[in-house]
Amino acid sequence: MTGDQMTSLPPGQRARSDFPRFGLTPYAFRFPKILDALELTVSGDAVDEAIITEPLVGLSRMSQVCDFHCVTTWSHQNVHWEGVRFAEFYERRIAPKLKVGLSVQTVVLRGQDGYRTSLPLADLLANDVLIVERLDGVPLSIEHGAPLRIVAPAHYGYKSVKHLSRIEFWQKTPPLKPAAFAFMDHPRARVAREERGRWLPGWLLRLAYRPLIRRTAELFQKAMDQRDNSSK
Ligand SMILES: Nc1nc2c(c(=O)[nH]1)N[C@H]1C(S)=C(S)[C@@H](COP(=O)(O)O)O[C@H]1N2
Ligand SMILES: [Mo]
Repeated sequence: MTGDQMTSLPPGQRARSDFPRFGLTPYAFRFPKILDALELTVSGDAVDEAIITEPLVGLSRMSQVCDFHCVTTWSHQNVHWEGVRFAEFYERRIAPKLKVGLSVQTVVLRGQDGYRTSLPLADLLANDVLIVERLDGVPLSIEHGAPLRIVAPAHYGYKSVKHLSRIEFWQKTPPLKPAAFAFMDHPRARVAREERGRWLPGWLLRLAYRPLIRRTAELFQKAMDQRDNSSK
């Protein structure tokens, strides 16, 4: 067995050697507008709305190598990310702002492209969840989420929001219109439990999603090429 084959993948996943720009097809042609300024807006019922400029400054830089698992069944192994732990960002930048007596249950993550999803706060506080600004030793490219993205390796890729612009902290159930059909956005989407979507079993979604990979990756590449050409 080669080293690659020995690295086992979670149920239903297959290794892919390249790391494609990927997502829900409506987002292929949407790009972040702000690439230079690092800032995040925070809101939700548990904090007053505020803009945090330079949100990672003063926090401990982490370097992490982990596998990236897309719900459509491709996995790209050994991705090298650099950023700060979401947990430290929360403790240092958010906890002091929390409204007295409120406990955050759910966090909504939004990207500059309009993409959004949510995770329980408890999942985001795991040690391996980062707010990332560098990939493979260089600043994030547009393909992979510039200028800031979430990386939550234990969850399917659709929880790792790119072009992160707003984080909402909610005590009550957040008003959130899913970016895709509701069945596609599992509230936790843990890879190890194959929580690919709500209601439908993981094995069924594997079969439904797998045939879409090639065309989706091509569409995301084509959109990126068009953007590059039009900005020349
Ligand atoms: N802002 C934003 N974040 C997103 C998406 C998106 O379309 N827009 N797609 C998600 C999905 S389904 C996947 S698999 C990963 C893909 O990340 P990559 O393009 O760096 O491979 O981003 C996730 N985060
Ligand atoms: Mo995905």
